[in-house]
Amino acid sequence: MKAFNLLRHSVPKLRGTLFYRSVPEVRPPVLSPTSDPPAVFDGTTRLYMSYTCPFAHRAWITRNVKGLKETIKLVPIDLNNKPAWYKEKVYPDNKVPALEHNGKVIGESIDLVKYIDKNFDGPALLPVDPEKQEFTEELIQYSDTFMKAVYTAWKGADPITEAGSAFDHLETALQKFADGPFFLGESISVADIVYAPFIERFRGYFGNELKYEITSGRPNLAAWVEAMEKIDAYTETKCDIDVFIQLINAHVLGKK
Ligand SMILES: N[C@@H](CCC(=O)N[C@@H](CS)C(=O)NCC(=O)O)C(=O)O
Repeated sequence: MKAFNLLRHSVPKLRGTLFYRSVPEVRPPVLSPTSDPPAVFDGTTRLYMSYTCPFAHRAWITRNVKGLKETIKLVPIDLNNKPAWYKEKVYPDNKVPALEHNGKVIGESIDLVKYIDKNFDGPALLPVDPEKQEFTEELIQYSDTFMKAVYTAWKGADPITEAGSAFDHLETALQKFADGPFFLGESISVADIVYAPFIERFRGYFGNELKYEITSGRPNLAAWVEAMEKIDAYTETKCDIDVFIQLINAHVLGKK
């Protein structure tokens, strides 16, 4: 870790690239009612999450991209069999993600991504440029619409065509700052992290189930995916796409 930090300071131009290449970590086991509960509020900073939840995935990517694996402990919760202490002692909303930090608990993925960015070390993920700040907020707002458009399209007669405008929206957004593959240009930011869990899952579903590559005919989206795939801090958080496909087929589409 020390050598890593040294490098980071001595080669500022490459800071991002180096930071995003993180030391792999063994995923901790998922906690259910029979697991030993964590020593809640003992001063440890904990990210309560789930390996399958795209909202929790946002906070997890943020933690990794900022180089906080040793600072923020992952606590995966079994969403199908949640331990009672989670709702009782940690987060009354009983959802993931939630962050235990300095004696308090913060929820809601977007708030958490911003909170982690502002309150911990590591590369800044929120822009300082007002135009980029405004664009980030626009993208954050659109993320719900994007998500709903795709889920609705899956239920429709022609999901590929029906989801087209949602993917086209991202393709156009990615043209705004021409200096790089990410939403705000050359570096990954909050905007990319907000979308990454969903683009990953949607691309996996369309590719596997509908034999459709969402990046085809969308060169900016293709470049974005390619750039994200180079960030170890992100790729090591990727979900098990078969689990996601099964979930959508069973619970959203009512298929077996
Ligand atoms: N708006 C919340 C949504 C979080 C959310 O819905 N998380 C789901 C899992 S993906 C959850 O914990 N649901 C409660 C449950 O499964 O019992 C956020 O952005 O953090």
